[in-house]
Amino acid sequence: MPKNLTYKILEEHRVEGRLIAGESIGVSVDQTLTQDATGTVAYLQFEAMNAGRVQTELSVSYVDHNTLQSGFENPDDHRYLRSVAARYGIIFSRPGNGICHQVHLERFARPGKTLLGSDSHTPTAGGMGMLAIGVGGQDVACAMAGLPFFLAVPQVVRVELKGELQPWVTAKDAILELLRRLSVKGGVGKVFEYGGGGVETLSVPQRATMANMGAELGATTSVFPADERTLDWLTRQGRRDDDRPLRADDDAPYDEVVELDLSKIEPLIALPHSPDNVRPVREVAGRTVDQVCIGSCTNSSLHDLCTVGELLRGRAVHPDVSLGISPGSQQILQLITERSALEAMIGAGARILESACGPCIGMGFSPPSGGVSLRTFNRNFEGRTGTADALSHLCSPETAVASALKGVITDPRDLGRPPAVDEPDSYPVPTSLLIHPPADGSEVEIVRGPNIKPIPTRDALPDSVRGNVLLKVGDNITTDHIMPAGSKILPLRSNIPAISEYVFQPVDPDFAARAKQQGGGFITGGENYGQGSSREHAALAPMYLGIIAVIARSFARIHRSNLINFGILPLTFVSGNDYERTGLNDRLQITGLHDGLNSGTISVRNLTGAYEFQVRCELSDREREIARAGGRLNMVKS
Ligand code: MIC
Ligand code: SF4
Repeated sequence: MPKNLTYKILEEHRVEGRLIAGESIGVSVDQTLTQDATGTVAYLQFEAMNAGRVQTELSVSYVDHNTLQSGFENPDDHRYLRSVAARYGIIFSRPGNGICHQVHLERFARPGKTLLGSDSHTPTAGGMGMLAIGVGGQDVACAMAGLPFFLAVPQVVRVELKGELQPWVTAKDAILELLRRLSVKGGVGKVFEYGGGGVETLSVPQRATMANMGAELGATTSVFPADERTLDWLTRQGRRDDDRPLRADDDAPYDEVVELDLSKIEPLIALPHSPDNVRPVREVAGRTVDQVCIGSCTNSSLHDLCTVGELLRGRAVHPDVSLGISPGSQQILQLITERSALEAMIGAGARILESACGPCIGMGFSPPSGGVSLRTFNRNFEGRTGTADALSHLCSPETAVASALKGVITDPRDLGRPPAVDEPDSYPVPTSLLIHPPADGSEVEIVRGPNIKPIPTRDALPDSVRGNVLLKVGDNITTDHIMPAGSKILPLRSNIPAISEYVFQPVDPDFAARAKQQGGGFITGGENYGQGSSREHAALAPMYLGIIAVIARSFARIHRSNLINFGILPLTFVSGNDYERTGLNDRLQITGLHDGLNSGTISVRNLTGAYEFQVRCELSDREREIARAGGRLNMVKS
């Protein structure tokens, strides 16, 4: 029976369950990654499990998000993470070493392996034939303790790539084209597996760009075959032995096939405020630009940054534009320095930022009020830049530089011939910021700063609950709406009582106070509730505020798991009409919750409107156990 690539990797790692779409299976996890903003909570949970040294083949703890040290909080977190890594056998990537996904691709990703990361863009490593999945920190903690990862067997979509990208058109434009067609919820419950003749025309970093932004489709992950180009790239990275050729069998079955002719794509741009609000650049060319940001885990390859350097060489950034460049890793920074691309950037007036997430997560470099920002990043949700009314756009590095030079949105094809960028025979491997753990870390003392507070938990699920609808929201609510990031709030990631004050702040600044005053309640939402990041704080902080359940039309995958893991029920309306008629402040009551969980259908009494409606609670057996225990930490501990 021929198999697709996704099923091959899942089958090799299957420890429980059957490989049938929709059924729950447990797979073994070879590698894990965490980043600092989700990592502290992940490691606090790992510590609470008393599991000893990590059981994975490789686990890496990166510091890349919270690098703006404007007080003791972030450096304390870094110190905590460093001590935990040494104690439990985890590689520690120090601040400045680069963005987790870029560094992981360069140094550790391996075809055919499984990777679990507490960051939604973990699928970047799918560019190298790895099954890499973004999850909440709790799932990563369990994987480090040697427990399998459970997921619903996804549907597999074959993306049949044809042709070759035209000059000035990039992998970023290709994934924006998929977003344009399929939308930010088009990939929920699916893996995007790339194949066809167009694959060999793409380099590993180009494949990584596409796999990275598969997260914006809502996909479980994306995966490319490991072929000659993978071997070539690994060889240049000094990792030839990490290669393993891997591809789908001929005639392998797929749930769906999408064709993408690379030669027909043109430069594209996502307009505010969603990655699927995509238009051809030429349609919006001429609009004034205030700020341009280049970098992030989406577009930090050598090719990306050297192209930027060459386009800036001998030219000047438009006087009305502020251009910021954050190289994704030490390796890239070293190479652009050696090739004097960095000099060209500085000469043109670019501001060089640290190798970190930086502006992508609102850690500095926010645009001015109402400012138009062009970013080579992957998310342009409202307010994510740190400026509430900024107009954030997503595009390729080529479009970004062209626009920075002209001061208006510009199709890069107006710049003449694209520069040629050659690959080095061997990439430099800077190791000064990568710390390997000692063989025995049992004596290492774990250092905790005053901002690091214990993780709150809640009691086991009661049989009846009652509370008001504290907030009613629409479709595609992002985790940036629920638990905003940015330089002021991110330093509170290790302190749940403090960060919960900001829950839903961009949507309703009074939400947290209201939730506290009423001792908790319900949230109602539309489709794709919780899209975006893996941040557990978007479940953990609402749990702390007493949220019992979120009743929505549908949920994004990672957020749905995070809600269950922290004892909040993800319920779905059976009838759309009930979403419409259930209003803010309505008082809801559920009795017989335990029976309802077993049957999958729960009756909710709207005491204000004096009517009853049905909601679905479709949980696997394992999830049901977690829900009953009031969260996964309670269950693991017991
Ligand atoms: C993001 O891009 O939104 C983040 C910040 O990397 C998040 C993780 C977090 O919130 O810490 C993600 O993508 O999961
Ligand atoms: Fe960092 Fe942005 Fe990538 Fe998230 S999307 S990991 S914030 S660079």
